[in-house]
Amino acid sequence: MRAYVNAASPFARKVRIAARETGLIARIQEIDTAVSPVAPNTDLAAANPLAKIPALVLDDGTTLFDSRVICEYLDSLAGQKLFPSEGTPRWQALRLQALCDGILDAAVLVRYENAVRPAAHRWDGWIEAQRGKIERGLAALEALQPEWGSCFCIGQVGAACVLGYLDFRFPEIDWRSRHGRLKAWFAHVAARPSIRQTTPA
Ligand SMILES: N[C@@H](CCC(=O)N[C@@H](CS)C(=O)NCC(=O)O)C(=O)O
Repeated sequence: MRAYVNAASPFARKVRIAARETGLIARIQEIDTAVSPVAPNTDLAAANPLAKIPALVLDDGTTLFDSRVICEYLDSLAGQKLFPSEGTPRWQALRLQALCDGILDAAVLVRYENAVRPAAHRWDGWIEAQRGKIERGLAALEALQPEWGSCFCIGQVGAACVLGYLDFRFPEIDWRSRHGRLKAWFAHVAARPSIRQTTPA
């Protein structure tokens, strides 16, 4: 299988962590892929019409996207390590994944606003609203963290990607100063090989 990813993308990181946690990384070639919302990567667009990473090309040529679909696909190959199969644990895991994806959507949009949109077209009120989603999302993660125990399922993969992305692109948010439980949790999971091998530099 071939995975279009890059080291900076938090959504691609979900897939890169899932590939390692499921033990499938040896079967996946990671292709470092530059993306821009205003200049679609043509190779990538041939595989994924949305021209977004992550995208996973299977051995039969089928392409899977987005991160949610790819992570669950990999998990299905590996025998359900990351996605609980049914009942309350499944809905809680999917809900946590959705919360983390939503925080990442807001953070990536702020990143694009700052790094891609011409300064003359920037809208501070819109950026502030996205930052509000990030802050409320972090508060929700902090409140949920005591329920996680030692579980490292898809929701926790997402949480690690959120916290790692904020460290990487928004160190000024300084989430550790307000969210002690997340701080301790993230320090603990940082020892996992899947996290260490995918930390954006
Ligand atoms: N919902 C998607 C989001 C993927 C996404 O936004 N990827 C970004 C990189 S972090 C991207 O490819 N951006 C290029 C673009 O917006 O055209 C997922 O979960 O995979």
